[in-house]
Amino acid sequence: MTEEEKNLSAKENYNADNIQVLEGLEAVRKRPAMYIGDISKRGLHHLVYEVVDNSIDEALAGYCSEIEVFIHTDNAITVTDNGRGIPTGIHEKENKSALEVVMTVLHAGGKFDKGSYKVSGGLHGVGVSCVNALSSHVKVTVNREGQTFFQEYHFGKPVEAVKVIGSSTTTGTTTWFKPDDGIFTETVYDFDILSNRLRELAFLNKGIRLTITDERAMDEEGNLLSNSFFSEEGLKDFIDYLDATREKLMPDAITIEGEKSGIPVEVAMQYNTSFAENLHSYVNNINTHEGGTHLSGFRRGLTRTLKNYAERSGMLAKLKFDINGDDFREGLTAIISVKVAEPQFEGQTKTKLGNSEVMGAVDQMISESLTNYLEENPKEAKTIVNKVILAATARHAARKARELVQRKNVLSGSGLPGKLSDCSERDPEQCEIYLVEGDSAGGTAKQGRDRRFQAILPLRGKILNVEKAMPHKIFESEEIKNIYTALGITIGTEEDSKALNLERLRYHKIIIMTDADVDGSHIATLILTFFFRHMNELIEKGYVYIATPPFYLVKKGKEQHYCWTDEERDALIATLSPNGKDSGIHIQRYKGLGEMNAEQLWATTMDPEVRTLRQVTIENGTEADRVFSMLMGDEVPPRREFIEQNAKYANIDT
Ligand code: 0RA
Repeated sequence: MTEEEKNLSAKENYNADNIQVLEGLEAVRKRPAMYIGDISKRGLHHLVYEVVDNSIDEALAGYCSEIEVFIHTDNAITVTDNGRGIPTGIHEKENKSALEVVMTVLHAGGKFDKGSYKVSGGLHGVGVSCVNALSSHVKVTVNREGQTFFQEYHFGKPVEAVKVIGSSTTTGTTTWFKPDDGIFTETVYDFDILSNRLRELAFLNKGIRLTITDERAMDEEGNLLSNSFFSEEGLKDFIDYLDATREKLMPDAITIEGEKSGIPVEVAMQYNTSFAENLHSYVNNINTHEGGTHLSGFRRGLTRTLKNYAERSGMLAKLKFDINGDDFREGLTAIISVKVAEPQFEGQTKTKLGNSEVMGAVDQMISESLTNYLEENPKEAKTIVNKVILAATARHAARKARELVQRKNVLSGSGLPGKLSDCSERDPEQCEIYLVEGDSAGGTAKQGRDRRFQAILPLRGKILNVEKAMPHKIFESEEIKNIYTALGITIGTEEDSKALNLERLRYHKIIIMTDADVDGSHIATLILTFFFRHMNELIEKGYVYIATPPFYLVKKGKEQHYCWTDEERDALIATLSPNGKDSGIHIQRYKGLGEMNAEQLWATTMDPEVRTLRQVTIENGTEADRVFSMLMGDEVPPRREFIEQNAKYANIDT
């Protein structure tokens, strides 16, 4: 065969044949969670990602530049792209249109052959047929070869064969779907969640325009709510976005892009004046929260390269203590994105890359490129080494402070903080601790609680802003030390300071209770920032909650009701005075916990039978990181804007 013939034959294969028949869609409808994770909010949004990922694949193949998402008024979704269009020719084995096979056969997605591996793909890589299986109604329109093809499906089954419904001068695929409300427990799409994912995809795949329009909502000017994302410089732009409110140390982020052992690797990194390490890693556009071999390769390459350079530069000559791996990552924001043909995902949430060959590839890539960068940019190199020296010095100071704390704890008997009102139960699973703003509210909570299983730890005023403080300050802050000791978490040794020792954790519900005002929400944010940066595992395990005290007490005669929203209050007033003229109604607006007595606090906010606890979850660590650095950073305007937009606070579970 000539080269041209080979290409032709490969193309033919690619078009319609090589799709394997694996499983029917019934399996998906029977056990949806197995395929898309869950059937609540997350799974619902996953459907959109699955469809968008197919268009992203088409863009990565070089044939698509625009992807648009619409949320319709009935929470149906349209995803449209300007790619080549899903092939519509007859698939020989199945004897039906390839389009129908893609839509109705599990795993048939983009795996037309091995040569064209699917680089993006949802977390579970299940393909668009799953979306079809879990939708009450789907319509796909394909423009290609001058024609418009169409097929629709009910509950995954084609209504009729693929048909031509017109002619076309463009190419592309449009998928409209309505999630099956008999399957999903949540059916309302969240514009912000979808926007965040599209923004992330735009940064991870430069040059693609991703647009989302929400037909359910208008902005102030009467236009439909819409966001459009496009990144010219990819990960570099991503870093600038994440670090918008941090003070950067180099004028431009360092970028590394190339391929090693057949693995495409892309990295961008920038140092800033903070002390936090912000590494975000992706495999095939999926955020690997738990890291894995690509991240290890990055760490190794970074440490070795910077260490070599620092030693050769002579700048370490006067340093009286050694430098360790952490020191190279303090104040570092970095994004590592790799594409792996057959990724193995491991870990609790299946977001840890296991492929061992990736480690060396990333390590080598970093070593080579970063060595070059340092040679070519001596000024920036010096800045980095100075930052590393600062980190090592601070770590040294932190160790001294920590040792002091540990010695004191050993001396003081039980080691529990004096301000803690502990519960009598000892089984951590049964136990709760309320972190309460202020001594006076703490006192009320102490009177109101069920002392059998509820402990109270009052915190005085604003706790340390860990986003801005030097690391060793943590061990000097009385409030933070109290949190550590009350929870039973030892402040780790240096090596394992990032991994918490949770065996001795004394409570499995850690509840933040602050006033329902701006100050209170700021304090809750400070506490959450601390948990996010230093006790992330507690959040991951689902142990951290926010209490929701009521906003109003509405009284009429002997009757009294609590209300949590203005709507609830108005509805209640309407039922209490049907004629609208009843003057016997008294409304009390609670500004702080202090305005409630112990019984009221118990009855509204602490009694497990009636209270509402908001569990703190971090689905999108990258966005959470940006939000925390913004909320707790120096710049006031973005913080004000965020707090105004999220006035009732706490939308960190994006
Ligand atoms: C495989 C082959 C070809 C197109 C696609 C996949 C494709 C799939 C999707 C899913 C959403 N949008 C898409 N766009 C394209 C075309 C092969 C050819 O035309 O030669």
